[in-house]
Amino acid sequence: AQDCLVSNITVKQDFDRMRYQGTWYAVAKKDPVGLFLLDNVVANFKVEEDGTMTATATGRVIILNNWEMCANMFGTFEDTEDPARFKMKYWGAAAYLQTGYDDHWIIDTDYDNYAIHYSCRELNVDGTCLDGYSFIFSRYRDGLRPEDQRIVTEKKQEICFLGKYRRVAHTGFCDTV
Ligand code: AZE
Repeated sequence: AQDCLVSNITVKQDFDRMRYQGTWYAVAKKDPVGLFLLDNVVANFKVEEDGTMTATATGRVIILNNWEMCANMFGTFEDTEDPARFKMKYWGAAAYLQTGYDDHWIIDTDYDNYAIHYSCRELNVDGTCLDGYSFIFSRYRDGLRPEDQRIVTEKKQEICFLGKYRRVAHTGFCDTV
């Protein structure tokens, strides 16, 4: 999978949305073009009674004229034929936040410790990703266990984002989740 074609990226086999539920702390992120969640990113996934996956997310953002705030975001996930590939419709609690419709792929997870998320927003003509973002999530606020780091590094390489991540700080700025 080192040709970096988005269509060749593999995702978590037999993804189990029930086990994915609950709180995930972003420990690293690869940013897309434009406005994005800066740090203190925490997501909470849920499976509704009808089986639909939904999520809330919070994170520090700076919008408009250097206005710093916590963005409270919501997402609903549309299923595809692959259980680990979703389309995510998302919006903010406040109208001046961002809305969008992105791919939301779960590249890998062990459900209890780590998860690797991937979203490509725009393709190059050759099928590689022109504009995308990714989160490395941990069940623990203080980061990944050493034994998960090897897997995560390998997967970062497979999705061709290795070297493009920044650590996500958790300073308590958005502690409402
Ligand atoms: C994600 C986890 C699942 C729920 C959601 C997520 C993404 C949220 C954004 C938010 C951007 C907000 C901005 C506000 C000014 C993937 C973290 C909704 C992309 C830029």
